Amino acid sequence: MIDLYTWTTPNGRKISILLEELGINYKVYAIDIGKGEQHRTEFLKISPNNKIPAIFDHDTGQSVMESGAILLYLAQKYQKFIPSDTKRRTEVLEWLMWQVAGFGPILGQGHHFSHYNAGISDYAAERFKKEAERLYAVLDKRLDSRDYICNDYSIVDMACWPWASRFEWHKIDITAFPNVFNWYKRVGKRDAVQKGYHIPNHMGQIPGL
Ligand SMILES: N[C@@H](CCC(=O)N[C@@H](CS)C(=O)NCC(=O)O)C(=O)O
Repeated sequence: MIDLYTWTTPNGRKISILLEELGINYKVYAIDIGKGEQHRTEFLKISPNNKIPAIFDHDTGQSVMESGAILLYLAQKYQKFIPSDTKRRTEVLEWLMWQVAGFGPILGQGHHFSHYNAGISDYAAERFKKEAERLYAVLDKRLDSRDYICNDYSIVDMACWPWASRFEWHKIDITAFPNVFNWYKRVGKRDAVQKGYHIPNHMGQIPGL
């Protein structure tokens, strides 16, 4: 049994989507980051960086923080959504690192300067929008010849998709990146993605589907 500590954010949804895809039993603990629940002593024991998502695996007694590490931990544990072949596995690691180090943080800065604090700094909003557009162009090129980022549907798609679902917040016209838009709709139609999106709370219709 896996305990999932999460909130209705892209990083949280990566893990609920994977758990839904795996079809395993898991228990959800909602950590309301708007109310500061991520700073509670009990939560810090499994997530010392005071961020969601985090998991506790009752089978192994291990806790894991950081969405990329959690995706890898679960994919390796269940031998699903990650290739066993070294070359293809390295590609998955490559694009997972691209997401956790670039696509996520840059879009997150876009949310800060263009959504939550619009107008506070035109310079910062423009800087992160430009970089977001560059990253969408990179992803669009990658998806030019394939249905999923690393050919087969994998934890990389689960890592990127929840961030793309916030395209309105980072002011990206997703339709201007047709390969990304088609991939976004393809992934978004999956039952597990639709279920995982609404964990821990139902948040209304998924944008763009
Ligand atoms: N690098 C971390 C980032 C996690 C993250 O930024 N979580 C946000 C929500 S998406 C959070 O918990 N924020 C609360 C805070 O910063 O206090 C990961 O990929 O898991």
